[in-house]
Amino acid sequence: MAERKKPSGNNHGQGGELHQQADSTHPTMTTQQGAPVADDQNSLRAGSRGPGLLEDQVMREKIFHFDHERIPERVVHARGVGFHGYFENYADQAQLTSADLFQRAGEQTPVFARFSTVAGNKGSADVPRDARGFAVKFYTRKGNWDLVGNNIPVFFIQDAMKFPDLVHAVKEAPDRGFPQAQSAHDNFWDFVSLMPESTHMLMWVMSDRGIPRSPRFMEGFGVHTFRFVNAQGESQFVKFHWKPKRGLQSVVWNEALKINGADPDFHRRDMWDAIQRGDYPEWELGVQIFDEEFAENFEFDILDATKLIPEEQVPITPLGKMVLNRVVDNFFAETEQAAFCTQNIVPGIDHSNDPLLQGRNFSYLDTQTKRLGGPNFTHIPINAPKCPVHHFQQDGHMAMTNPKGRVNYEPNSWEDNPGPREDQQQGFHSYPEPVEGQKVRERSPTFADHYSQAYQFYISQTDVEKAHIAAAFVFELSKVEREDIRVRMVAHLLNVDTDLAHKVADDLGLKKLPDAAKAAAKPRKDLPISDALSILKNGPQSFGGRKLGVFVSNGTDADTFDALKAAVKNQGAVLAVIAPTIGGVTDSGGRQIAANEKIDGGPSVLFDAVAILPGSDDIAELAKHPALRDFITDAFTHCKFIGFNKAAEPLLDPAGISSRLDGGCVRLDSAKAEKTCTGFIDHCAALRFWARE
Ligand code: HDE
Repeated sequence: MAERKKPSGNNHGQGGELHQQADSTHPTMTTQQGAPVADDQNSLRAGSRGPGLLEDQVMREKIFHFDHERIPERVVHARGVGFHGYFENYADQAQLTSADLFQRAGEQTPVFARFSTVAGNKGSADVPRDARGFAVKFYTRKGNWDLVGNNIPVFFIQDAMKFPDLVHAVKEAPDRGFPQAQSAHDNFWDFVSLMPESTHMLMWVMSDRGIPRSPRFMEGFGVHTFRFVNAQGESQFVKFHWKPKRGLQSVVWNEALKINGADPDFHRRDMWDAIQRGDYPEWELGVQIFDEEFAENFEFDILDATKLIPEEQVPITPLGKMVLNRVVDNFFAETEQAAFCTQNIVPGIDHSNDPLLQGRNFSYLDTQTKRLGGPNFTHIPINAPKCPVHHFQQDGHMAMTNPKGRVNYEPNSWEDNPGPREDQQQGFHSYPEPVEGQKVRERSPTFADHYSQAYQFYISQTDVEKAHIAAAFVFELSKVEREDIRVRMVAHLLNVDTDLAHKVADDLGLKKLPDAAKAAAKPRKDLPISDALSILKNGPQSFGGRKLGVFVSNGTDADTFDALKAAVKNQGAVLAVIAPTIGGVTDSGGRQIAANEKIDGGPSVLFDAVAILPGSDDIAELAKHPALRDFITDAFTHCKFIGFNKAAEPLLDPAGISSRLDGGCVRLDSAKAEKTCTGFIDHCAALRFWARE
């Protein structure tokens, strides 16, 4: 029998394996049952080369628990990231709503916000073309309110009944298990081209809204019409809007394709880094408020989630701001287990009859029960309200908070610990909307106009954005194998805008234009431009919060580098250093500059603008570097601002841009470093030099 050795300190076993021992700074490892563990490297076996022993409770427990680590990912919105923060209410809104969080100016309510893509699996990349989830859980003093929205104010379908089909169609095909996290395939376009009500949403998803730069730079929308109800029982309709403080921003499609390879975690990393450096993402929450009379006179049905109300028609009333200022301690415990439910509303807020919302109110509770394993997911800290909770619901899997005492029902006549009672005054009252009707499976004819707002969205875009929309349709439909599906989609676009339809048809190489799709309601061409629908008309005023990628090499001019660094800091932006090796470089002053990325791992698609500041020493070698060439070529192709100094000139020719320099390519002069660098960063506030496109 082998002799048992008693290790002390860090040492190695007979097979050379490392055994790190507990000491005053490292607690003793235990099993889940708290029993101390002596050896975490070797399972129990009969002889050091013999078979394993079933009795090994330490190894069995460890492997058993590992086997059960995964919970089902979300059916949709599986890929996401969440952060903590607060909502700060601006003013007393008692006239509008009795919702507790809107009663006192300056009061903060804790929140947890999760941003997600829709179609991709949990491990998919962050920047596919897709809608983004924008879900916020408000832990109010009168219960949790979940505002489970998207970054697009309309949706693909009008009735929840169609949701499983939509999701099946967009996700990977059941036979082959691909494509992953993309809509550019036959099933998706087959479905939506048979679903005219999807047309408006398609315009949004094909626009650059479908490829945001980061959740920090996107709007959020509650999508449905909701109700606010005040203490007197008076109600108004509302639509919720989130506006990002740093302004709207998206990437371009060719860039998105490359980002997904270079950094599949682009969005979650951006959010994490911003919060960790104290640049807290912030949005203003506002509502469009309107009454029954407006609803009756509005061109479209306010219960139809494929329609929006232009902000110019009903302006947004700001209610407060959300600031995200804390990353999670544990991704699984918080982000993965966060259970958003549209049914989570509080007194003062109520649902509307939107058939999509009504269906969602069933779906979310149902799906959380499956995903989190039982009805007690509200006991998990991320889901638990932060206000007192009293009820007689009991037991079930994993019950964590259990009442004491004998009474678990009401009415009861016990005097000792009798438990909670209902509260007419504070309790939730549904708005007593009069309802009458026959039981029917019927879509209201007021939902029939599927094209007019798609047209309004299109005409509200800048020329650059219009071109991106056309290119996106062409890209996606070019991945569709069946020509009849492509043609069917163009037939819908003919009802939206003839220029757009012609452009898409031409670039798809269609020999003949189809007839326009038969429209259930005549498409209107009289809706006005709404500037609020464009990203570029709502961009930021500064480069703040953005990232400049600076290429340096040995001999980089120290004055220019320092001036650039100062200019970036002044704007509240971030500077990342990219160098030939991760070991960094020595600048012209003999100082070491640390690198954030080696050039191969830091392509320009990861930055909002770039500067090329090489030293002159190795310039001939650098000019041959493929990754550096792509760095410059891509930055140019993606219309980025490029700052460069004299030493960089030999790099421009191999990158194919020396004869095409334009207003977006800014010379940084070492003799006037401060002035030229500040000027360059001021230029960068426009984010892209679109004239190049
Ligand atoms: Fe969702 N949706 N959805 N959805 N949705 C889910 O709930 C559903 C819809 C949205 O960060 C699921 O927890 C139905 C519109 C977000 O955890 C599920 C219908 C909007 C998230 C579900 C819709 C959304 C979800 C999957 C049609 C924008 C992620 C896992 C009626 C207003 C929340 C889960 C998070 C997640 C059902 C349509 C937003 C299956 C039936 C419209 C942001 O319950």
